[in-house]
Amino acid sequence: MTVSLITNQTVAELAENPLVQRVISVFDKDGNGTVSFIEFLLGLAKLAGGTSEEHKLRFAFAIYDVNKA
Ligand SMILES: [Ca+2]
Repeated sequence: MTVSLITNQTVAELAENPLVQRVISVFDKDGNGTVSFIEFLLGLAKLAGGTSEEHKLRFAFAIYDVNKA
């Protein structure tokens, strides 16, 4: 098992990655601008092994569906 460290460089790279805000937006179900622990778990559940391909595709689509139209 390999455990990688989160470095300042890693955090900076994440902060600059535009997909991070999109993932947060999709996870933030109540739209309050933050991801609660429950929202985080529900978001991860969409990517779990037992999730259908359709639901995984809907999640991936939501990441890029900026205007939700
Ligand atoms: Ca929220």
